[in-house]
Amino acid sequence: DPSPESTFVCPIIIEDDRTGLDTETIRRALRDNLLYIQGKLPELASKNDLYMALAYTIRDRLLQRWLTTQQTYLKKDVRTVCYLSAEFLVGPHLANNLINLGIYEQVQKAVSESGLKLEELIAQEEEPGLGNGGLGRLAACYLDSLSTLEIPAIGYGIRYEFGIFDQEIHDGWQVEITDKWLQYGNPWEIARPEAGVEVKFGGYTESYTDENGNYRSRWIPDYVVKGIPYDTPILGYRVNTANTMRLWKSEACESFDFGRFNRGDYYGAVDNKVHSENISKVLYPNDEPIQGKELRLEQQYFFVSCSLQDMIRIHLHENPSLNSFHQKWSVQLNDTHPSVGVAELMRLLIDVHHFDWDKAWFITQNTFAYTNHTLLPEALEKWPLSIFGRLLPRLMEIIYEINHRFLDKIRIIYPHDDGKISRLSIIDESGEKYVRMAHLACVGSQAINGVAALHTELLKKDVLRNFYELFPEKFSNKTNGVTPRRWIVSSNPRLTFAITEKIGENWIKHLEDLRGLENYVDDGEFRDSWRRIKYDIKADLANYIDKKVGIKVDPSTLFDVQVKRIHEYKRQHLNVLHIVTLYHRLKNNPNLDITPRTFIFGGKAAPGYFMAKLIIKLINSVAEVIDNDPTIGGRLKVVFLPDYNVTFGQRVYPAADLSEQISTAGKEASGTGNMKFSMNGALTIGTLDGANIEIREEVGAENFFLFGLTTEEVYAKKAAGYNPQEYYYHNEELRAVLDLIGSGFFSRGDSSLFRPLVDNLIYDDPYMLLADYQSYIDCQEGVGRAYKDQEHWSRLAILNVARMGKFSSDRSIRQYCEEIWRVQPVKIELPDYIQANA
Ligand code: BZD
Repeated sequence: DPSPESTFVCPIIIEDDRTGLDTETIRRALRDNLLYIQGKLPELASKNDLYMALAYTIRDRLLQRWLTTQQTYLKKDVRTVCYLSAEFLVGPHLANNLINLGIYEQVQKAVSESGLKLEELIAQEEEPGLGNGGLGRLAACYLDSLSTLEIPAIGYGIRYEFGIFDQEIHDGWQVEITDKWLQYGNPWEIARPEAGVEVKFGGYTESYTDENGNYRSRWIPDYVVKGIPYDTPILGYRVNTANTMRLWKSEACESFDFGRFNRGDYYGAVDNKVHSENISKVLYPNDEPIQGKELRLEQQYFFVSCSLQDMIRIHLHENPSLNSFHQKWSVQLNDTHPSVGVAELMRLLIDVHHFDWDKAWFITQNTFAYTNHTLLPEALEKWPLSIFGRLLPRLMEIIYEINHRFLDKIRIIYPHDDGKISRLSIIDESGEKYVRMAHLACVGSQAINGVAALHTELLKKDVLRNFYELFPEKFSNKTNGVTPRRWIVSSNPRLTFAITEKIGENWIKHLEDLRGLENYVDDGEFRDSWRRIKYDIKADLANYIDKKVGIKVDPSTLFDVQVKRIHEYKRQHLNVLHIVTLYHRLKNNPNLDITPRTFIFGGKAAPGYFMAKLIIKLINSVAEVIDNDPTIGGRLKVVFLPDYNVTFGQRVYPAADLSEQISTAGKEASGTGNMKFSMNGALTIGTLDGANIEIREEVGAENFFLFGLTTEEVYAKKAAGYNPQEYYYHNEELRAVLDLIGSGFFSRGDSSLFRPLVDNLIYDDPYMLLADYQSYIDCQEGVGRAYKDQEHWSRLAILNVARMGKFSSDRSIRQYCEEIWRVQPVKIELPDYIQANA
């Protein structure tokens, strides 16, 4: 068969020699890559040279799997999931690829001849920080599960040149440093300039009549930008499936204007290049929408248009027309950031492929599905009409038309209800006019989901109530999950070994199998080894903390950890109130018997978020005083670890005893850190918020430290006119704590520094810290007591791990596949000459 595919694989039949998986072949490949790619002799190679050589060695071993996967998809004309996300927070690739390929030990041996340890080379990798937090990390877990479950999928996003900033702490304050993740090259990606596409911006539209007498619209843009795809293989665990994460880089179509250059305008000659390249230059470091920043809208439209054009190109390669587009593609919108895709697919179908409106709308509606990630009403994305219309004039027209037809239908259902119309409208006309992106996503999608049971219920009751009334059948819940390959196997090898020794290794792909551990809770030896493992991991973290920030912490103390973006609703400052309470008690009663604790914080604040940055300063100020107070004698230690990211997460989750999940009920959509902690044997102190509720259901109420108001109570209290001063004046200890912070005690006598924070709590307290304070303090006392009984604590920890099966992203992805995407696994068979996985 002389098809292009079969001629394509011919030249690399020397497979075993080039990419075999045995130690000797890997050793040879490593030396080869060091010389021929890095241009270094082994004697002169730096650690980074060796890392790069190893990364290329592993990438080579992914390539046949990757190409075979893509070929199989084409040949079988499969249905494909496209996960559209402005963020993919994938974390370092090397260790996970080794684990998924099943060649960790071989590579360990092969590397040993360099005199270095594999772990040192793994630590060398600069992580791609292409996301802010949970939303971006969820997208990465989902790619892992899609490949592991052998589902045809593409992750589409933006190849930011600069990801989330690196965080340094200077004098207790956050300082943002540009993230230069690409400066030494990225061995995991392959650029595909031949698959570049063009994207229009600005200008105007005009109507014309085509040769068949049809009215049509034409978009005459102001400028056109080129999108170049950069592909990274995402290999599944012990399967041959390697899906693609395709990230778009923006470039100028014509990078140099000779006309302007010849007229002496030397800077002007590269204007276009500079502007075009700016689009994928930097990730916006806000974990809330950035209202009204034109460049952000350019980013969104850029990657969405590139991605849809790419799908259409692939589709037309295998199919005669786009009539079947929705049968072959299921496109998931990761929040509203890519929701302009609804209008863009309409534009492509109507303007470029000459579909009529109704047919185009049918295809569009059956293609998209939308995941919501937030309940904060102020966080719903909206674009001022002025910006939207100027940047995307043709899409503006299409959105008006979608809205017009949508509202006509609504008028039939609710004939005399203008309020309803204006609440449902895609255009917000209550003041300055806006496009409401969530409304566009709801109208243009076949399915809408929240990310935890409570969150979905609140969407239906509250944020998206009007849409739920209209199309209840579109709504469903898909509780988040995380991948056990990264968040247990890769990050916690010691626990992995201990579990596998008892129950085999099936749990890695079937996390429900962890239930088997329940048989060992009463096994004293197992609990002993469980504790030894935890201690060793904590000792490692203690060393790391000493190295990074020069604070000595004792691994036998309770490690109480809160790592996540800094946000008032996440209430890191409630945690601080507890710390200061304990400190205050110890000062007044130096012999008080408390459970010694090490409080560990990590997280970045949006650069423009004053209160979040002040919370970081508060944590560091409290840490400085307490850590250096000799009367405390190490019973309390507070550490803020700078630059929290995926790599550091992998270090800290396994070392935690206590997981802080203390958001105001009804504010955290789901949380995913809560799952990672629990999977690694930490117990949770938490509110009835997001996925905490489901975690508690699974592990059992008796194995979870619950405190705080419920969502209903929060609403009721707010409705009754919540007054934080009542708590301030009636709770002596709380008042003492707030006064201590306000007095300047932690700020070298500067009583103005934390005033805004303290005043905000006393006079406004939008996240109800004061209402939850006592309940939190009492609950923490219970935690302290429980920790004193180490045998008991180990039982609870083992039960937590044993009952976390539900929170594998494999479970989430199976539900998406069955209930939203309707896609099937596709087995990938490697050609005989490629050595099978070990
Ligand atoms: O999404 C988070 C929610 O806050 C978590 O509760 C939830 O678990 C995860 C995953 O569903 N949301 C975000 O992380 N949001 C962002 O990062 C973000 C980024 C840009 C703009 C708006 C929000």
